[in-house]
Amino acid sequence: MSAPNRSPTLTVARPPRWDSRRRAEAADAAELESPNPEAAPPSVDKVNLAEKLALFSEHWSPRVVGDLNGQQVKLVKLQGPFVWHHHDAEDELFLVLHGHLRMELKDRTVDVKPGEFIIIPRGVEHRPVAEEEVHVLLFEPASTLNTGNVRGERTVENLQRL
Ligand code: NI
Repeated sequence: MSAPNRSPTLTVARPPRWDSRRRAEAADAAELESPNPEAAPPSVDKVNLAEKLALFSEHWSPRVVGDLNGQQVKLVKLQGPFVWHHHDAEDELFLVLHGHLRMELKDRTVDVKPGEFIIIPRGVEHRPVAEEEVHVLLFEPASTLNTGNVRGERTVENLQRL
């Protein structure tokens, strides 16, 4: 019990000289993470799905409503049959919000109802079909193209952000 009982919060430690290079590296890393140091800090707010869904009516054209970790949260309205396709590098999550989604796979069909989701692993051929309008939340890497390996009139390259 010979050590003085000092609170660490009151100790002002000067970094030793050898630390200056390390601090410079840390500054470089911070610059990489935020290229514009004057940019405002990211805003934090909740997202109301019904409000976002009310902003568009187009079918098969996903809107981006969130970004995290290189992935995106998208909303899409589906009606009718889509095209058969697969994604070479991305797994896709379809969470049904409204309506009944029929997910056709090569060997079977899965009916996905509101409150249910289905994950289509990379490489798996699939065709979403909506006999009546279906609203879906998608969660997938930002690089995911809606038509996967098939480019055509249904392909949307640049997604609108809501
Ligand atoms: Ni797909």
